Amino acid sequence: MFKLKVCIVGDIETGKTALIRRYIYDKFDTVANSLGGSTFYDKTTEFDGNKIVVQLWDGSGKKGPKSLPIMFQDTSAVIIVYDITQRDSFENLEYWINSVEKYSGSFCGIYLVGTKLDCQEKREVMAEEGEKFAAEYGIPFFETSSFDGSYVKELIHNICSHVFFVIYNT
Ligand SMILES: Nc1nc2c(ncn2[C@@H]2O[C@H](COP(=O)(O)OP(=O)(O)OP(=O)(O)O)[C@@H](O)[C@H]2O)c(=O)[nH]1
Ligand SMILES: [Mg+2]
Repeated sequence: MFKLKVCIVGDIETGKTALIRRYIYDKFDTVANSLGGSTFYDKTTEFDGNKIVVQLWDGSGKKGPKSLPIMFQDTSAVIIVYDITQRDSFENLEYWINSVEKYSGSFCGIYLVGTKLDCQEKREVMAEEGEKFAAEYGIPFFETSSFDGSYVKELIHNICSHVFFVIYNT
């Protein structure tokens, strides 16, 4: 069966684990952080009539870049997240982009995601800023909410289509 490996990285508390658990279990829950070691979650799904395993790797915001080369092995895509209610996490995007470019293979799509879309009243980063940043790097951009599930499936679906497109056309 085809396996689609996707790594999620970004600053601490930006909602990486919540995003993964929303996609995998379709619910919003916060679990205690894993004690070191990369955690991954599998979900079997169907895409374009093909059964595939979507494997989401949960990067810890605390970990230094040391763990990234291992985590990025054979990954099809990396999602870099920031929290729309935490300006700092947006300011740190460059660091994450550089790490991904340094440690991931060339055949690896990068996606930018602003999390916590449901927290409009606490928003510190406008959607246009995210769009502009993503456009500069030529990468797709989404805003999602793991709380109500907005755009989470769309994000993963978009990654699936992109990866399949690349596979069919190379
Ligand atoms: N309202 C709202 N809260 C969210 C959302 N996503 C995450 N949170 C909250 O933000 C906090 C951090 O979420 P996590 O998923 O643990 O963040 P993380 O990026 O995995 O954090 P680290 O593993 O410590 O780097 C928790 O209190 C979550 O409940 C969201 O979409 N909406
Ligand atoms: Mg986490």
